[in-house]
Amino acid sequence: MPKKKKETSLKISIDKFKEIILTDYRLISEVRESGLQGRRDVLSGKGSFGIFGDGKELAQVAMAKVFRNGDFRAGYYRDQALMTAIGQYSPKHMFSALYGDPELEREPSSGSRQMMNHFGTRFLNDDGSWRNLMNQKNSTSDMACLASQFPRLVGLAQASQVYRDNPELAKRNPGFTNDGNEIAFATIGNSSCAEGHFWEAVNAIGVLQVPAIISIWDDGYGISVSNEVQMTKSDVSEVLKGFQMDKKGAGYDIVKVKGWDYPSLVSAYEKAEKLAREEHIPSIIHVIEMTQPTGHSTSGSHERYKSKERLQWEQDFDCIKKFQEWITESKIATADELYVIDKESVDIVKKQKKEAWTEYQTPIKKEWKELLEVFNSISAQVNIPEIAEWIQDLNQSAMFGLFRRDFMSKARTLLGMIVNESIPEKATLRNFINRINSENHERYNTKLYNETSTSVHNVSEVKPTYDSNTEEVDGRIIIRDNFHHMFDAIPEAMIFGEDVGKIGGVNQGCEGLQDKFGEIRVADTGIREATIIGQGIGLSLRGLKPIAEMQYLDYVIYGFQSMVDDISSLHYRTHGGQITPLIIRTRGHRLEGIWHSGSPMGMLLNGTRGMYLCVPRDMTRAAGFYNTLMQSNDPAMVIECLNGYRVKEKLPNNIGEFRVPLGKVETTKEGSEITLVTYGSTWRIVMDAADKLDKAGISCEVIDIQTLVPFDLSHDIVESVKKTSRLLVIDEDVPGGASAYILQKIIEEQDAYNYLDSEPQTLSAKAHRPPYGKDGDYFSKPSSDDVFEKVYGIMNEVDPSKFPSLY
Ligand SMILES: Cc1ncc(C[n+]2csc(CCOP(=O)(O)OP(=O)(O)O)c2C)c(N)n1
Repeated sequence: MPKKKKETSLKISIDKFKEIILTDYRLISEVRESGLQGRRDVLSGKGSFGIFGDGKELAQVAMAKVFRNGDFRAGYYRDQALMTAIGQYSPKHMFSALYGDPELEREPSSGSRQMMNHFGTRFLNDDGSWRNLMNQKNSTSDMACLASQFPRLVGLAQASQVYRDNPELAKRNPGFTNDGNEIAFATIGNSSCAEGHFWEAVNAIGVLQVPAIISIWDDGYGISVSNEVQMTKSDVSEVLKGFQMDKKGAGYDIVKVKGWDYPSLVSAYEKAEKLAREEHIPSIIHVIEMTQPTGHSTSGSHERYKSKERLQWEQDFDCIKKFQEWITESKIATADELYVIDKESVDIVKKQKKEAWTEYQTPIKKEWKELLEVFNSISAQVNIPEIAEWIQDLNQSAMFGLFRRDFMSKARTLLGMIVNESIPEKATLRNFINRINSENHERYNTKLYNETSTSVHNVSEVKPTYDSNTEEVDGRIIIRDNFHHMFDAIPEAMIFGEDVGKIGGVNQGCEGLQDKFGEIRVADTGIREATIIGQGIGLSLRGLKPIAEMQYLDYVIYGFQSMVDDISSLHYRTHGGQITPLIIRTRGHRLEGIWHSGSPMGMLLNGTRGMYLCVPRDMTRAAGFYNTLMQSNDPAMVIECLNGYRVKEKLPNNIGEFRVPLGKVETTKEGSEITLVTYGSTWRIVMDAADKLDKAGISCEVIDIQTLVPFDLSHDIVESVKKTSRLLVIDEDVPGGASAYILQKIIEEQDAYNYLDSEPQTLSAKAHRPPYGKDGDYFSKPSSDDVFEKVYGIMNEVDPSKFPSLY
């Protein structure tokens, strides 16, 4: 009897084994087929662009076997098989994305705001609250910018360490961790490994020893450029060898494995999983000998740059072909069985493709039908021969595929043509246009910022309060004491950056913080701005409240790519599915020297729409912004004034609790003849000049903008301009930098043009970098004298007899 039992269980396990293999085969077969059919759809014009995962499927199926609920992916556009194998994608999803279907239920990664095969799962509920990320397999949102997923990988992996190190914190955040057992998986193409982001992140993860598994999909090329041009020794894992853990120290386990070798791939991922999940040791899996059966993308053919021999090799070593050979040679299934699966895959993909197309086109065609009736009705009353032509064209397009653009453009043209007709259809047409515009505003123009209850706009203001005998302290004391209170109150708060830990920051704003809250919550980092920001992104996606510190504003540019491409676009590009509640702390504006005085606010403003930009004039306001932002889900940057740490300020008695609202300006001096609008370090200069101008008989109103984004939400500045009818904007960016933005806001959005009696003007720094030294500063950045003369000049134009020319 016992013998029989053993046979039965063995038989079941063989059946089960076969089932697993054939399930993998079916999945790969469907993914490959969807790529082939998708490619044809692009060539026939149904989609604009196609980029597929063909040639990379087998490794991804192996990887999916160790990707568990609660794990995170930071990957790129090749991961179709992985996303399908972890249950987050299907051929139908792929076609919906390829066609650009904007409905989230059919294209949940982004509602087609992104190109097809740029993946992302939903982390947020519709009300902005976080889902339980431990109950799902998580993919952070892809970007087309190669290697840009690597900075955030650092934080995604580090969060597991933070939670494992602090079980109390883990208990507080069950939706973000399962005792720190989660792995952060990254994928990248071989050529993208030539990017700096890759090396910076690999180094940071190696130093931190956090659970990441990095997979490099190596097909030998980056579009047309081969590994010889991309990488030293043409081989990334050769170059990576110094990162291998050994007697000299901790590092990575680095494995090289062939992309068509199923058993080796499976065991490579099993080993990497064990190391990462149990010991938090990171791995790099370099998957070589991958292929590109249909070339890089639909944008061109690889026959142009690959030799005949290479193309033949790619056919021979195609991972599906090799998988078939392994299955049949191991007698797991016959060639006929596989053939049946392949045939079924073709039908399944065809069916899903058809469904995706029909579901995409049905609502659009319905709208066209509605408009057609309006067109016919107008045509019957007004002689416009073009209408018949348009109807014919649009009806013809509708047989293949219709874009809303096609009929909306005609509808709007027609409205212009009948504007003088008195027919009821004019209103019908106008209503139709307004409705479609508003529906598409929802589809395409919303969610750049968080519009839910977790937005910073729902955090109530708490004013700083003072004892009657309040002492004056250096500004840095306010920042420091505020952080101490914040870290006591918010266990998720973390701060890290260069020199932040041991010495408490270059300006001592974090003094004593590490001693009190430990080396994980208050940490020194390597000099690696891109991954300091990335670390913040990853941590914030996992329920923590990080403050990523950039030592000086001038060095933010190293991390700017992640700010622009990742943080700022994340909520928009996921259609509200993800957000990064990260605060970037830095200090800038005026000090001395080309790289210690920058105030590149226009650059920041124009690159980071989607983030908030706080420009406090002193440390009380800066602390108040941190306190506000900590209560919200929104990403923001706070720029402290470099020259403000030793300036005396009154110490509030509600430190850690007062909150400064975003988007609210402050009038710091009332006046009647001109409105001076400024922010940050120039505020003191402007206030000083305003006092001198008072004495010269010119009454100035001074407004501190406080936050450039959002900008004066209640339009208080125009109220001041209504009173003074004159406007000067002062900052220390380049001419036409942030001051141009500020003018656009006041003149155009707030309609101040109607209330001006003098030309609105700006006073900024010179266009060159700020030079070193007191005189370099004086002759390059706006001084109190410059402000005085500029205002005086405006008043000279108004009343030359009262204010005769100075020069
Ligand atoms: C930063 C950046 N530079 C250039 C491109 C244009 N581009 C798109 S894919 C690609 C090649 C990438 O090759 P590889 O990293 O090997 O990945 P593969 O596509 O081969 O999987 C290039 C140059 C880009 N998207 N991003």
